[in-house]
Amino acid sequence: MILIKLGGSIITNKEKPLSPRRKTIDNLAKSLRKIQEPMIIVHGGGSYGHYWSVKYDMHTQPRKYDIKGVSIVKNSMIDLNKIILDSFVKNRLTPYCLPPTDFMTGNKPIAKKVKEIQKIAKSGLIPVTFGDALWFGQNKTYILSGDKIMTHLSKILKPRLSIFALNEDGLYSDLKTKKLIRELKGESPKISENKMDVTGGMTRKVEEASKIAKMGMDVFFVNGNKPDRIVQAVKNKKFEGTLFKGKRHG
Ligand code: IP8
Repeated sequence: MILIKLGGSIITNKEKPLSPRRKTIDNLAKSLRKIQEPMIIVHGGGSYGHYWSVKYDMHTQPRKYDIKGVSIVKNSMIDLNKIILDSFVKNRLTPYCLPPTDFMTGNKPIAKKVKEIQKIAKSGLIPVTFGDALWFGQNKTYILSGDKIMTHLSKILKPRLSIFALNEDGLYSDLKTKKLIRELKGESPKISENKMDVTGGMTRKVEEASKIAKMGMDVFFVNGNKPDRIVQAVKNKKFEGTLFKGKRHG
């Protein structure tokens, strides 16, 4: 089982509100066709969900946010999700749309439902879920990041590999020279913050990737503009990107 997160900055142009990168999405779909293992896809919000979350001042902490904002963020994620699903179908993949309301209650995953997602993936369908605005309870809502979903799914399903497709080659030890960090074995790198990203951008990704690696599973950061790198990572071929080495306990 493989988990793949398609970051918002790869599937949309984050500089411009509501702008999907259709060609990139199509290229990703074409590469995913080369993967023969069961997989689950999670995608981010990019210039859809994040654009509206910023406008309506919505964040990851459960609060009584403007209900109009909740509706609009949710709607925008459905729009972006539909673009991904359409591209997958057009490129002869078999997506199975699963909004996070299907397997989350409050801010907790429902283990039974998550295990069902694995069965769906093993049937040949490709479950596709995404970061979203979610009901928390007591009139509160919150923004659930797709990165967080990666951790929830990993904890229950123990995937062989988790991959984050980014708009960069991986993590850099130096932003100016773009020197790539090839492997991390438990150490936590310092990340500069992206203010336009309500779920925490790269900081969040590194946090969730580190959590998954600590649970014992390998995590790869790869450049989604070169989607064959995803296929290479899955096929254990020469790998280009950053590997968070899974730390086995005991
Ligand atoms: O881009 C957040 O998902 P992420 C989705 O994976 C929204 O952090 C609604 C902003």
